[in-house]
Amino acid sequence: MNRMNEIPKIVGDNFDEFVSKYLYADIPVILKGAASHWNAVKKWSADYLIQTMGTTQITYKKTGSNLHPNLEPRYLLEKSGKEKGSYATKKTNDFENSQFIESSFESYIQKLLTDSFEDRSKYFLGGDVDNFSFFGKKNPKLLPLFSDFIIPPCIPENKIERIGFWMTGRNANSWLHYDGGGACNINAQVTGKKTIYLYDPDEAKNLYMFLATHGEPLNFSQVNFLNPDFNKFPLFESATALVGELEEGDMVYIPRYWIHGFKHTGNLNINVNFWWNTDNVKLNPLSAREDYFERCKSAYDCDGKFDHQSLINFIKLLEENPAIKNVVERVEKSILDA
Ligand SMILES: O=C(O)CCC(=O)C(=O)O
Ligand SMILES: [Fe+2]
Repeated sequence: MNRMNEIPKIVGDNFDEFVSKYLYADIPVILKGAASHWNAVKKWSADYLIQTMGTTQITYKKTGSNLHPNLEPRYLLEKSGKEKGSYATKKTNDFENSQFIESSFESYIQKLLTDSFEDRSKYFLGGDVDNFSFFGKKNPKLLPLFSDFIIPPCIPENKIERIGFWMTGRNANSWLHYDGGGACNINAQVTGKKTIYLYDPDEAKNLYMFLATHGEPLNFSQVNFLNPDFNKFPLFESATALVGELEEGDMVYIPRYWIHGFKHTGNLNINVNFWWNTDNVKLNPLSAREDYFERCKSAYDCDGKFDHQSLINFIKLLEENPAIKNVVERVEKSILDA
């Protein structure tokens, strides 16, 4: 089993202490109860959401297991040699064998609370589907909920990239990953409960990150951290996790490039999170890799900005130029193994 230590905690909405000791030092911390005065924490029960948002349409994902994304079947496909999945050329829902489903708030919440326990864990609303805001543009569908939470005062509003909305049932788990593009993240537990597992980016050498140069989802680990295959991933045993429980009203700070996964343990788990970016990125294997891709992309005239499409274009270019791919791939591997 890997080593586990506790995530440090501070009590209440003590953002001065947070900024001086944790934020710029890239140290994860749980701010216990920092969101407990939010109207969201006081009001967002299943009944309230059904009453106020019941007919609003949302999009959730259903996958073949309680893992989100569901990366394991991909290995099975590859092993059986039937079809080689490629992240760079396929849409997310292809490689994880999932489907997007349109639904009203009301019927999604009913499913989360009354479907079989196995089915409840297969649903996932979150991440990049129905956000509260995206680069300053508010999502009109979720506007009625927007005034129920407060942007943490330590985050400069003009630096916020996305405000995320997450809603899941019992026993859904997110797969180990770091947030794309290296954004800073504060994630608030509004209802329900989650356990968070965090790994320092310097642990990348023990986490078997997927390789972008193989057309794989570069910000995900290959290891199913809740049920690791130590024969396949022996170094994972030496990785140290920081672990913490998030209860209603708690916030967790996930410093950029920290690798994380969550176990969702409440019946109705709702989170609001804030992703923002600043310029002071620390050097670590993951920031180094992304910086290296940035430089490669501008060198090969692939639109220097780190976004998914320009990465896909860059990987395609590598596929067409095996000699260049070979060099880039060797550097990627050496950065991750260092
Ligand atoms: O709640 C989860 O399972 C995932 C949350 C997450 O990955 C994030 O806040 O970046
Ligand atoms: Fe994340």
